[in-house]
Amino acid sequence: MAPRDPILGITEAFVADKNPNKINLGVGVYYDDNGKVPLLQCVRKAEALMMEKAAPRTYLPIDGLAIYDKAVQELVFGAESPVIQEKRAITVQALGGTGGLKLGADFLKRFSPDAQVWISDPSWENHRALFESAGFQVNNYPYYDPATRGVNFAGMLDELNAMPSGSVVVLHACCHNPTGADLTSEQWDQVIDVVSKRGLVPFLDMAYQGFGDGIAEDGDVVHRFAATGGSLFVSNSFSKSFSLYGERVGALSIVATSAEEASRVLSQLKRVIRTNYSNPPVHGGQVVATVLATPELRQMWEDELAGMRLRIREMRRLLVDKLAANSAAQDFDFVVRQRGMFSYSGLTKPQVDRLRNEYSIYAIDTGRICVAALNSHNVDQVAKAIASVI
Ligand code: PLP
Ligand code: TYF
Repeated sequence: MAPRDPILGITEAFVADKNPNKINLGVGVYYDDNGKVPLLQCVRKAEALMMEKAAPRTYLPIDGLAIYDKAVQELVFGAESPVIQEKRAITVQALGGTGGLKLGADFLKRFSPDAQVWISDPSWENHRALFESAGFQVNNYPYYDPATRGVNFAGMLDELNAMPSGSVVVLHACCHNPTGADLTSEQWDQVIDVVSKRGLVPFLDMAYQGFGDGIAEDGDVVHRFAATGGSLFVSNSFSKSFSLYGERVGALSIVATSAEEASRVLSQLKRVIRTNYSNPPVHGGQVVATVLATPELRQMWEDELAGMRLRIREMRRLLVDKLAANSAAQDFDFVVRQRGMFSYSGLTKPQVDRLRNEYSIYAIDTGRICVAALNSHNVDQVAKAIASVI
């Protein structure tokens, strides 16, 4: 038997739990205040337009729907980006953010077979597995510092300075999963500088654009990497930002050092796609492309995404306040400083076990909780339970 996915396995255990008051703070999914996964209005409207057109479902091009790739590229790099104007950027539709990472990993293994890959310590569980399955040796660079509940930035920089040139560095563009601890703007400057000077290959994973400080604000780090003139890989996902988890919509973008190199990169990437799944599915890409390219729907999306972002912030504040009100034996103020869907709560494995066994509250063994699963109806129950297990 293969081991279970440590995160998706928690959902299996949650589903099997018969307690009607169970709460799943495990998997990274955004729920609304009624505990439901939303279907965004902008998505409904786009789907209504698509139904009216009743277009046939032919095969898409290997690299996906052209209007999708263009809209995503402009979203990721900025519509006025020099890398777009100079035709140095290519973007292909991918099966979610995971699919974007896997395409990038397979591509890199083919052209940089001896490179090593570095991921943050800790990182999203699937990063290591994905790059290992593509054939890479995967190492960790220091990232989280439990003492400060922030980033061990000196340790991270030291490691970046020690990696062999040509190493692939996977970086979370925003809303670090699992810790919620992001780099400051000044720290990003230093990382970009070292990566660029030392000839490392940056691979940005942006699965939560819009959940940190805003669409433009969260995307800024991509723009800054793109401005260095070096190569760059970016996988992005719309699973969370469009609440389209099951449609598998994402992309991989690669910035090359010239337009001519970019066209060769695209041709090779198409070969990777062809030999994996031939071409991507239509529906999700069409929905996202319709929303991004229709001004009224796009505004609606930006407003709905802002609503999700602000609700998560409110839940962070509410959880901290309720923990204090329940005389929790510890200060949780750090939770409001973290970004995105997750909080590294500092709960230990035995505490997580007690939450699960005694209260039917499911967190990840590492203490990660999904703040986006809290709501005004369950936050009291969660705060009381946490206060009691610590
Ligand atoms: N990268 C990170 C950091 C994630 O948290 C996730 C989770 O969803 C992904 C990639 C994968 O996204 P998708 O579900 O679109 O494949
Ligand atoms: O970290 C999370 O919870 C999300 C969802 O193999 C996820 O990124 C978790 C595990 C996995 C795929 C997606």
